[in-house]
Amino acid sequence: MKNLKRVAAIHDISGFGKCSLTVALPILSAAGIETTVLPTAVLSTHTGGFTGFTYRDLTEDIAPITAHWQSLGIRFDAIYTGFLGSFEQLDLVSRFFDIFKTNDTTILVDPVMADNGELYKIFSPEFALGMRKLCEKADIIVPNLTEAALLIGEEYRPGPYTETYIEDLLKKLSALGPKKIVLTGVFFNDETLGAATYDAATGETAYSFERRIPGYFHGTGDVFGSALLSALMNDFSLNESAAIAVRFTTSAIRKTAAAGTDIRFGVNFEQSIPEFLRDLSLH
Ligand code: PXL
Repeated sequence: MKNLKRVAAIHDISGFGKCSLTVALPILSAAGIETTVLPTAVLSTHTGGFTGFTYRDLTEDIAPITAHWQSLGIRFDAIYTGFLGSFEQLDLVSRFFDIFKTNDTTILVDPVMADNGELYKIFSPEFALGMRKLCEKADIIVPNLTEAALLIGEEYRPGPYTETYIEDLLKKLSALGPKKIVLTGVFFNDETLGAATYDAATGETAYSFERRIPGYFHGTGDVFGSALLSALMNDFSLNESAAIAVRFTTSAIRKTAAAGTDIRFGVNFEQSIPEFLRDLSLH
């Protein structure tokens, strides 16, 4: 039996719509990772396409929760952050990193703030600068192409992309601080879609693609990030982990597209978990 790894997952809980903690917790747990959750807000649904959602901000609870865990001497193998709702939350999470980061802790920041060339409605352009500061402290970041452009202050470019463009982006992102980059939503043609990885320590770039399923599906970034971290915590390399996450996310999207579910309702990752665990057991 391998030792159980422990992750602190810092995201909101959107009750309906399958993203953030309602995705991270089941995926990490299924992958055999002990998951400690720090909910940053409770919403009735996510903000992508629903109107009238409730939003209970939990910013005030972050410092006391952090202090309690510190008093208990809890250690984390990884800290995984996603959707954060304000500058204050970015600061509190940055402090959380300072407290809990050890030489053996992997900080994975998913700079959730934009997609398809647009910032999510609830964020201002300045928010991207705050998110960049948080990314500087990360070991690994997982931006999509829109978030990547915002982080390095460049104009968003719709695809298809070229290897030259992607590799330039990866290096610029790594120059912000994180040694490992996983860029999602990469495509060189209309048939395939996937992720690019870059490891500054080795200078290696790698790609993982699956057949593209037309359409936009909500919550896929969180499914991807959770699967990536699950694989990393199961000792897969960065490239192998990205490949596993691409396969899992694509499998969930395929089931969702076949069912014709409202895209706001999230993807059917649950029924792809057995396949995902088979991939993880190949080690
Ligand atoms: O999946 C990212 C996400 C997480 N949490 C909330 C969101 C979104 C994306 O829209 O609105 C509340």
